Amino acid sequence: NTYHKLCIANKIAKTRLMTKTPSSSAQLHIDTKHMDSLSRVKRVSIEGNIAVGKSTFARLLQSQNQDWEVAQEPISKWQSVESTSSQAVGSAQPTVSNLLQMMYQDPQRWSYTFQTFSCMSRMRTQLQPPPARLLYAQGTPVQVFERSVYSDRYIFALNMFELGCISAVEWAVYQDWHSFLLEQFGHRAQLEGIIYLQAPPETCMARLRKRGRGEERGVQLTYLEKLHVQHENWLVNKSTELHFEHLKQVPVLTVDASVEFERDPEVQERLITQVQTFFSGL
Ligand code: UDP
Ligand code: D5M
Ligand code: MG
Repeated sequence: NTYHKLCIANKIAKTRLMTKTPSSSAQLHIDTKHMDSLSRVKRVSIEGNIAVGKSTFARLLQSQNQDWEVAQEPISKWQSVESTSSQAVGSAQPTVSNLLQMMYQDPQRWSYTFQTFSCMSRMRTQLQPPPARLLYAQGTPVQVFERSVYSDRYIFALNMFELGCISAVEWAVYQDWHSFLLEQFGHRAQLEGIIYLQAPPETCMARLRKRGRGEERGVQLTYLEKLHVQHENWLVNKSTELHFEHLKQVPVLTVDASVEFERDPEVQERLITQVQTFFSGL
């Protein structure tokens, strides 16, 4: 992250020097200051099981501090993928497909396709530059992402492979492009911290039912139990094999999300304080 920002700073600085305008030294000073502000912006993801409360928690963070900018999971993109059939190119209306539903209804057929799409959409989100107000923030400016390109691989894709919904060849292909993509662009998507919302799968199941998202109607407790173990292995036990050196060093704040926090201001205050302390230490 910092390396990339410095590269941009250098590039801008070189371009400014080459133009040799009378204002170039002043401009250089401003650009260097701009890069300093950019590198102050921390990048953090919120991880956790399905329906544990990530979006609720993210909204809470967004409402608390102007210096924090939250990017929600791009789920609506997965629910409406536009396509045209080969016969209908240029004539018919595009078809809109719900890839999330297709994956849940026929995981053997659609899991790999879903992983490619979700990972690309997360990559786009993680590459978004921070909004200008974060660059001029007084405190600790933070970009917060709901999940990340890392949970895509080390939670969902891995799980799909272990469940046999992704074949050995698909898994090999997935890992190959995922590693390549992150080696090429990863420095711009690197995280400085992870917030892990932890709760028993039974709590997540109750919240999932309460939310009532149509596509998730068939989700079983055993699936949430598997995903819980994947989270614990990656973020608590540290037993998941990771392929990115920096990721092994990223600090993790584990938050007890089993308590009802959505409608309890006291619990919210306690959680926010925890997050604030965590952010200040990054
Ligand atoms: N929820 C709740 N209590 C909480 C946090 C969340 O009842 O303390 C509910 C929330 O209203 C929603 C469901 O749990 O109906 C799932 O929450 P969310 O969509 O935030 O979960 P995510 O899937 O994003 O982790
Ligand atoms: O979960 C969003 C929904 O999308 C939930 O049903 C899980 C699913 N999801 C998200 N990412 C993936 C990947 N990579 N593979 C399979 N399923 C996925 P929520 O918990 O609301 O954020
Ligand atoms: Mg969510």
